[in-house]
Amino acid sequence: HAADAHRTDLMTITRFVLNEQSKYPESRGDFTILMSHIVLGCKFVCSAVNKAGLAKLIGLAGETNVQGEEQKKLDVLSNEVFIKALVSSGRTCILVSEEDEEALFVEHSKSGKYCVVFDPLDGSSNIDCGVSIGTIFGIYLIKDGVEPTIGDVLQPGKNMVAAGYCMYGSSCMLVLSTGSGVNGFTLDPSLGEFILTHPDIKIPKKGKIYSVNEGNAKNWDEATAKYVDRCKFPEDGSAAKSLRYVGSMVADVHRTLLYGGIFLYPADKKSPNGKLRVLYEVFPMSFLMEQAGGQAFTGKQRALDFVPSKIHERSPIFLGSYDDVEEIKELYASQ
Ligand code: P6P
Repeated sequence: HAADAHRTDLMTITRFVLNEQSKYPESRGDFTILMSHIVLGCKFVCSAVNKAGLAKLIGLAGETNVQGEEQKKLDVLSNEVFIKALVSSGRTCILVSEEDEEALFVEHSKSGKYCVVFDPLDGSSNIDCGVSIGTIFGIYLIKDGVEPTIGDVLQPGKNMVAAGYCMYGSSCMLVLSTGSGVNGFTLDPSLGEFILTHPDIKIPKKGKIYSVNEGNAKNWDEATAKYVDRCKFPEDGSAAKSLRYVGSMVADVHRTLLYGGIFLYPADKKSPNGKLRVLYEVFPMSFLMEQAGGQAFTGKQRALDFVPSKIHERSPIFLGSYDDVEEIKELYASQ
């Protein structure tokens, strides 16, 4: 009967966000409306990503399709979808996208009090080989409510009011935190709804998996090199960790969140600030990890305390199980 109860007591992401809103009686539902537009964007991208293979198969991707229209690249299409959805929500004032060099200031007639930073299709280089990819987003409140300025999106990650990602893989899963824990929702295509399937996600305190691009090993600093060495040749005789690296951040972080372990994109001699972007990769994933009982570290400080100075700034990142990240923090402290 449990399954039936699940089927009849459908907790959808819409109901879930409305329940969250009811905790703030003075709320006018702006966040709920914003989230409903983000969810709409995710549903559209999920559908487009699932068709991408077919589009390529029948020669649509990257060429003119049967209607003679230029087939947009998926990341360009996804960016346009999210920009249109966010602007039409009437609840945003600044949008920062991985795809756009400059921040977008929403026109007054449609502007609201939220700033959204997002990567519309992270890992899109993996599309053609069918590897999971995803949308990553973070949401700030405008700082002081008057004319929005770029400073409103250069806030530390701890100021985010919400963060999440949508993974387009074997199933479409939206993982969200609004500051009181982490919840996972799976898209039921027959209903067109995201159903709560992973309530109150907590990351295991310690994990057995490390996730890093070992191909960069020659460029790592001493602390990272020593940590990875310990993963492979534990000094206390315990079992070595397994290496799992998809090369798509959403897939690697989702596995880390559910199974435990550590995900690393360290600085290296080639890229002293690492590769991942602070606003729409490092901050949202760090926010989720802390909300799930894990932690996130830049090699110098708590990731969410970092204050970005440019909207596409990069940072090294070590995130995942609390005890695993603690270990690398100790190594950096003694470096
Ligand atoms: P590397 C994908 O291009 C991405 O931005 C992230 O999704 C992923 O974690 C990282 O880059 C992979 O980078 O250098 O290991 O290929």
